[in-house]
Amino acid sequence: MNGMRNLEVAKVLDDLGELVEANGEDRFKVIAYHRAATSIRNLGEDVELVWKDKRLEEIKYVGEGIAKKIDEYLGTGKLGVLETLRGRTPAGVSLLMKVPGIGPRTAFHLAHDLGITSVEQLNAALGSGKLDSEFGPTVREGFRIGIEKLQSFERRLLLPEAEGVFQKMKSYFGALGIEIGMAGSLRRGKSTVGDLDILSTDPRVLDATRGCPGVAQVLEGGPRRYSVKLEDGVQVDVRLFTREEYGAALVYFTGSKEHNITLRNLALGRGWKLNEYGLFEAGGNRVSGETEDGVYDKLGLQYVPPELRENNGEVEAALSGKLPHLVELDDVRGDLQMHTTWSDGAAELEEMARAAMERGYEYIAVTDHSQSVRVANGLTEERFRRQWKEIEKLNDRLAPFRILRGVEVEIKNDGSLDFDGKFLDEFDIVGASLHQNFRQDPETLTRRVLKAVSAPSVDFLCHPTNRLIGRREGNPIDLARVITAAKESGKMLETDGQPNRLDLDETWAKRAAEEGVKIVVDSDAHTVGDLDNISYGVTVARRAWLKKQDVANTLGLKALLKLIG
Ligand code: DGT
Ligand code: CA
Ligand code: CA
Ligand code: ZN
Repeated sequence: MNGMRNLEVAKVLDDLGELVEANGEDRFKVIAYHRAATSIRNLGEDVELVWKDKRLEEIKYVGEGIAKKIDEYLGTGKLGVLETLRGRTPAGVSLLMKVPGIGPRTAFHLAHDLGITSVEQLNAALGSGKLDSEFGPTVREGFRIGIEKLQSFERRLLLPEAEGVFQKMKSYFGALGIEIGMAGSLRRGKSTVGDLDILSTDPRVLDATRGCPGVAQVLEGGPRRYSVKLEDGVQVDVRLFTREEYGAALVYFTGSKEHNITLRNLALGRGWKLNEYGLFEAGGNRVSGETEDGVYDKLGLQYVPPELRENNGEVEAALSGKLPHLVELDDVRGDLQMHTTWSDGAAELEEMARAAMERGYEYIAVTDHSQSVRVANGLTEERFRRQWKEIEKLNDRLAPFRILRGVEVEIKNDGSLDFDGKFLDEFDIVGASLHQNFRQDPETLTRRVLKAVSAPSVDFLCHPTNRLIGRREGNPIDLARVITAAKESGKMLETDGQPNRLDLDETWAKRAAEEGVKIVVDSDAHTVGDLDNISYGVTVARRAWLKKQDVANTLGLKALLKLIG
């Protein structure tokens, strides 16, 4: 069971992360503290006992530095650096930095010089004109947009969180013999989900919803609909339909709204009416409604996979029978980004390899961080050479499974790479990443990335924008130029499957693939469990209209080696 002090220690680390960020220090440290905090919050044992056993460093994401801090805190009840940082950071700085677009320096200025210490105060100051003499109109508009984004971020769930809620409800209803179906943005696989939409044909579903564990508040109740708020603030809409309506209801509530409108207009064009109850002739005669398939079929469309229902050309394509056959999770033959205990991963190389074999993969690339990423325990050339010996031995034992020698090499400030080309060429596969110093102007950042993408040793660009959903916007690089550069130099771009990255997103992955650039869909796993992240990557790929042949790691080992050769 989780110990009494786990939450307390996690909070200390989270606070530290926020203050370090507020002081404009290394973003990697910030991530490292928050990660360790999450890990301790979810730890299956009491952190105090672990501490007494001197096993702190065995905790996932707790390295030597963080272990020392936990040791100090549990030993003395205080953490020196935290106190120091608190002393020199004006109140409100970390709150203001949650606003996308507001960095440490601006937050400091707002709080220290202008006495603005919360997002609400910032909003009020914008409204009253108090900031007009201090910031130009563009900057003030930027603040406004940032505040709006923050507010919408805060209301939305990441995919695995939404899936978790859905699965819990499904098993609760399942135990009562009630079948439910998923609709809404979760079914479409959107990277963030506002609320959950659930459908059923079982009349008991409404009463059962009221009794569902975790329900904090009933927002709306009626004969065919129940809306509740769960304790963690998530809203769930449950709707009841008859069997003959169910398919039409599924179409309607899966959305998107824009997709629905296009379908409805199509129906109107044929003199029919389409709504959540069915497809009807002018006289009211039901043409279809029991199944989704039937509805699309009667409208003269191919079945449209939920991930494509964004009114992005899918209806036209389905009308002319030209929907792509989308890539599927089963098409994936290997995973091309993951980390091990050699850098900041929590599992040993062999554990990762065996877990990948169990998933039926033919290969993985182990892509630990390069030397300059010290907080992630990046590897020097010498340590990589030692890792390669381990890889060689494992490859002998595990053949025909194959571990590729990979690296996530850091893109330095000037766009050069953390290792020279000669050494990089000794890897099987090289992914380049920009994690540091991304507060340069857009043109400088773009050139930095272009230079890295075009470097002969590089095979693919990792998480191209470096966004963290809900925490920070992606780097403002010119992705159109990056795609062109990738195309010209025969490089690939990544869709990183970590649910808070999903970077490239569907819009840009689609554009890249249309230009003929191959996409690597990978997990960026730091634990064995994280290998499952690949499914979120595949969801984005499907939302990007990608076919199997657009995704590099659907290739078998031989073909892949030829591609990256
Ligand atoms: P979310 O919850 O913000 O992540 O996004 P959705 O897509 O789940 O949206 P939600 O929960 O407001 O509604 C679920 C679906 O119901 C939506 O995807 C399409 C359908 N829908 C909702 N409102 C309308 C509407 O005014 N017109 C039409 N045609 N469909 C609607
Ligand atoms: Ca929804
Ligand atoms: Ca809803
Ligand atoms: Zn990375």
